[in-house]
Amino acid sequence: MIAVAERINGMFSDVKKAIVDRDPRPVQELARRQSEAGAGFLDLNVGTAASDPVSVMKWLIQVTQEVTSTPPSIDSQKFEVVKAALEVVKGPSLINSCKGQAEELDKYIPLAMEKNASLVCLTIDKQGIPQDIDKRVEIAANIVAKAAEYGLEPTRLFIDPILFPINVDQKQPTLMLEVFRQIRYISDPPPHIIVGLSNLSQGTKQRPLINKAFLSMALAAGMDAAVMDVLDEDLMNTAICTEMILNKQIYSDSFLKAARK
Ligand code: THG
Repeated sequence: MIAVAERINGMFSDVKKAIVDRDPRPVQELARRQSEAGAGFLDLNVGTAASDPVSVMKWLIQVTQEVTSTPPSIDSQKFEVVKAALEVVKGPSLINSCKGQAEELDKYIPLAMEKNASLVCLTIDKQGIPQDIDKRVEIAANIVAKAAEYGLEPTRLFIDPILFPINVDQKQPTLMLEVFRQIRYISDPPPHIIVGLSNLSQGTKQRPLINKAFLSMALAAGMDAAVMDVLDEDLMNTAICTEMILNKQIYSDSFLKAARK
């Protein structure tokens, strides 16, 4: 699976402080550790406190690029932040994220194409965030069709059907598993399917356990990427072990070690 490392986010107090002080060290330490732990991308989110999100995002990209070649995931809802950030990105990247309505896709898909970036699209349209299976899959199909129109390959497209906290609506995770299954049939090859895994357990007392249980089920249903806590070694091992059970990694007595190479 593709693990997008969640920890460089201004929502965490240590990162927030580093941003305010413009102290690169805590951010670079997280970039190194998360890359080492197997991150495919480093999610970079300036949080809500930053008064100048454009300059903070550019700074996060620059300081992380100094210590790792793991590509950034530019996590911002603001088009001008994403656009400015891409100016300082040296290699590939992930744009996280774009809403699923046509006007948004018409801005973000050409930008992703031009900048050689991959793109996360949320199943949100003008009516908001759907809570049911059919509407989510319908928006996903519209996104895949738009991407095809522009020539953005499905392998560079990530659909995020939006995972809610378990304590908000306990029916959602089961619905999500069905959404994953159906999105896999939209195109061949299918787009990637991603969620913010830690969303699920927000406000609960069993966060790591809830995240692990769902990760395993979600991978079996076709989800193949997540914004997640890659520093949770058991969580990463759960992903590897699940893929081994799904016959996507060869079994050997040292399969955990082999998968990390
Ligand atoms: N989809 C996509 N991108 C996303 C999300 C998503 N990016 C942001 C978020 N959701 C995923 N990242 C996180 C990061 C942290 C937490 C949850 C999701 C988290 N933070 C602690 C909390 O809120 O309790 C903060 C703890 C602290 O302050 O120390 O859980 O859905 N595409």
